[in-house]
Amino acid sequence: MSNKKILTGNEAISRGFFEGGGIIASSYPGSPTVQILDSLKQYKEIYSDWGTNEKVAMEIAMGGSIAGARAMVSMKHVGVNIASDPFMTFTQTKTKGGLLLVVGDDPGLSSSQNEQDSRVWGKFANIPILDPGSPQEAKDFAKEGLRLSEKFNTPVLIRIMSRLCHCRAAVELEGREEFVPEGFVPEQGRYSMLPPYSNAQQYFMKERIEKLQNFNEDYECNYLEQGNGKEFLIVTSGLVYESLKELELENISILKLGMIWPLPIEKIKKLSNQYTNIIVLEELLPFIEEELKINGIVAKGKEYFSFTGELTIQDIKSGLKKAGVLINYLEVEAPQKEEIITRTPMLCSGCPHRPIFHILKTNNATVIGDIGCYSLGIHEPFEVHKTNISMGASLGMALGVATVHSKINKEKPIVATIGDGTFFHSGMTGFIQLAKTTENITVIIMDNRTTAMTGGQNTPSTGEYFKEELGYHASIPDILKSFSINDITVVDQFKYKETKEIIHNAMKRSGLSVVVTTRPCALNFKIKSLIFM
Ligand SMILES: Cc1ncc(C[n+]2csc(CCOP(=O)(O)OP(=O)(O)O)c2C)c(N)n1
Repeated sequence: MSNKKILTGNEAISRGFFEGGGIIASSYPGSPTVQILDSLKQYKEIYSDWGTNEKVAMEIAMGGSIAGARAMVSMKHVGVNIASDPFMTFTQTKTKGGLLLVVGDDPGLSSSQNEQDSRVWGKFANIPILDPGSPQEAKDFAKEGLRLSEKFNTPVLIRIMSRLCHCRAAVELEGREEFVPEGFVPEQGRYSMLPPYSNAQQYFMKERIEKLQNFNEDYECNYLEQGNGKEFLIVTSGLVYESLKELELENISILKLGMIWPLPIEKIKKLSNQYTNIIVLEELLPFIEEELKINGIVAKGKEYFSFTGELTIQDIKSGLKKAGVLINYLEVEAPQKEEIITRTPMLCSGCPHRPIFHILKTNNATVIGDIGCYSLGIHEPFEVHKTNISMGASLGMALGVATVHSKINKEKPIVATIGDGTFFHSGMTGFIQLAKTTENITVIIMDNRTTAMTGGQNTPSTGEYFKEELGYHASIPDILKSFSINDITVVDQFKYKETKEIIHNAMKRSGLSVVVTTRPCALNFKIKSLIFM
């Protein structure tokens, strides 16, 4: 009897990790992959927890793997930038327990600051990439990824698109493969990446990727769907394959790839000789297209399909019309732009970030922003923040701006904002740098006791709100004091007048001043006391 359940792509990844004998999983919250770790909580056999940031999450999974366990780390695309330092060296080692790196890409930037194509990491790190297109494949590829990881001693990258993360479909459930890790067994040189061991690993990686390529030539997760005609072969993978199938093109052959790095290049070469035109359908970079061209296969792709955003069924139809595949397709005119009213994201009502922005709007300060719900201080009605680059960047950037301003005698107070989640993710190193500054910089730490923007995960400062669960509370003022930062004022910003005065005065003082605002997130915590003064 079949045992099917409706799962999102994220839930399917978790399920695959569970069925595949996964034991330890770590992550850092960020759309579109938050739900992977959230849904792992139901499996008691698996240890799962949020890391302080993606680098720590990666290191936890690496530790699990060297102890022989099947491990997984998941994150949004920009998270890999943070995790890349340990990752790019760990990939040189001979992986022991299966290790999955699951990365959620966000074409169209629906909830991200940029639009990276994470497939590049697979090539960069010499590891295989699996590209699932449906929740069923997401589950199957998670299990398959663990197998490949152990078979080829390599971490495996599963690249998953935001629409797949959140869409739902029926997935066949299977039992769990129980797997008992043997623990860490010391082996001279295996994980010690310094010469001579690290030099030898360059050859290991080269051989590993060659073996993977040979394997991929006959791998059943790549398959050809033979159409009637010989004019066009579409090479595609992942979610866009599912959209392409909606068009029901009978005369066109489709090569659906499951493992997209290293490519089964000999197989594609042989196939390409049988068709007049090879068209690559892929979102974001011309990753597959370029690889085919490097290998002498005449292929076209980005001539017809956008390099940015999601490729909707409409986009695919338009592209295929340009390519001459769809001859009789009538383009439906896109609605006039004026008809759609732009509505930027807004802070919730009762959001404790609001009074801060109101206060800053009345000041003539240059405000260097950071990433969190408070990023919305960029938009109307506040238009206070003038930057939004990456988590923790406000601190170093404020120092850079302040240094230049004092060189050119430009007198305008510099204010940086940062949330508690971002403070612990990557703000502390910036603060140590600021500790010795003589520039006039005010940092407002908006300590709402949660990672609000990604759904309200705890931060180390959640403290009294979840005392029992967390068992500890990291005090931001105490941490800053231990960095020799002494100009710190703590205030509940719902005491509006007091907060306004505190921020004004802090901006007038020379050197670094820090204001920690303590009103918790209105959505995450039901706070009874309200003060508006
Ligand atoms: C490197 C990276 N990882 C994860 C994210 C996803 N993300 C966006 S904002 C944010 C943290 C927000 O927490 P906090 O600073 O406390 O601000 P709040 O949303 O609570 O106001 C995270 C993790 C990201 N943008 N970049």
